Amino acid sequence: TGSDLNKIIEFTQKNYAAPNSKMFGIAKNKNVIVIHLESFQQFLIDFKLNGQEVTPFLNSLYHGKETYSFSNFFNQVGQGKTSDAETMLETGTFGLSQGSLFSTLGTDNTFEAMPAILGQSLNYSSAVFHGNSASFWNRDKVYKNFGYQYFFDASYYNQDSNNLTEYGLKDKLLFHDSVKYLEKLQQPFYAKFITVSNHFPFTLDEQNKSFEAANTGDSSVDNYFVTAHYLDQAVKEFFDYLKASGLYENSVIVLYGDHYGISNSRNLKLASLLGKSSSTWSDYDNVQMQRVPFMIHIPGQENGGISDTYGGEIDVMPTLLHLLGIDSKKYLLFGSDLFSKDHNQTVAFRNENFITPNYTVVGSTIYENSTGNVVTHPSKKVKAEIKKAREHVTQSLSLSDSLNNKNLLRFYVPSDFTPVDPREFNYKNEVE
Ligand code: GP9
Ligand code: MN
Repeated sequence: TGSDLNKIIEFTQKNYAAPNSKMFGIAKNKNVIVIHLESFQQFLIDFKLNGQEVTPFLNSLYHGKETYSFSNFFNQVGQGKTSDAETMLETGTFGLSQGSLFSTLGTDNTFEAMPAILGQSLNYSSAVFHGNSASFWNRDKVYKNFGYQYFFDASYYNQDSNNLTEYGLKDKLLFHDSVKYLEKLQQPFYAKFITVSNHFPFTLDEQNKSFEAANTGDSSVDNYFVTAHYLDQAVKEFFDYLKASGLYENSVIVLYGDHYGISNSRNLKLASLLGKSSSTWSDYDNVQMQRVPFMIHIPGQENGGISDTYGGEIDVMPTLLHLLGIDSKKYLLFGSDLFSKDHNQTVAFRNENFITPNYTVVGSTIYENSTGNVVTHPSKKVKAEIKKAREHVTQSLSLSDSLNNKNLLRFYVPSDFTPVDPREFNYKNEVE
């Protein structure tokens, strides 16, 4: 294991991208509020159905000068879905090739995760707000190992059946009923809100519907727009609560989509709404659909805008650390700062397919991004470029797997970091 760890250290140090001095520390000491947009895909941004914007509020954030937005940001989850997104965003390592790391390794592994790092280095408090039961995806165990001080799970909210959809509390209620807890957290805080209403099969009660469904013949595709619209309204309301509570000005709000809502097989139903034909729809198109939003909203900033840098969920942690003024170098992270000129733009998917700014690679098939066509006879130069990218992908995934599967962070304690003791935390709702 000593040599495994050395390989990991060597790889992550080589992959490290030094901060962009214009961006380093621009969010220092601000509260961080991460909003997990369940199953939310990038194609929804600016999308109009029957002439109506589906997500007008998120669109306004996306285009606003106070937001650093990304147009080529990809989800990289595997079978662990939401929990894989959480693993990448908060530990800087990948989910596993099979199953969910949260469920299989989350109880016993050592992590050097965002809440612990921010708590120890800048005295941040930390909390998760999620209206589902604490044990879903083994979160109650994992969050303790991540160093989360508080976990407001379903038991903290009114769970009257009218308040629930399939995966827990309706998003508008989650945001509304969480503010009273959020306001009491010691500032600065690191807080994560995990929404659920925009989850397959995208059902919502009549009372909450305020957008007309599509008409593709597949009810989950059709209703995806209805629940996405509801989520958009919920986020807008949350911003209003933050402004009213006075927290808004001192906070950075990070929004991201965790993974697709519409599966590859259902993309064929979606195709016509995107102005494409289902008969020419290919694996290339399926990969393009894996884009999800990533936005960093910093009230008062005027230099935001839309970046076309390629990246994914694995890159969020080093990016955020640098914005908060913490150099990510001493942590073993598999992504890199999206704002750095040294950022590697090869995006690995969990099945070893990948995308770069020029090519989309599915198995051994190479597609050219500018045309979507298969490159049947790649030049020497293209072959070399693909080979290099593929090596980066296989190495990242396999070294991340060996780090987690062998629990190697036990043997790697960064300077000034104290290993987390999960027994320090108790998430029971005593009020109940
Ligand atoms: C449930 C929610 C859904 O608590 O986070 O997880 P998913 O099914 O998307 O992995
Ligand atoms: Mn999810």
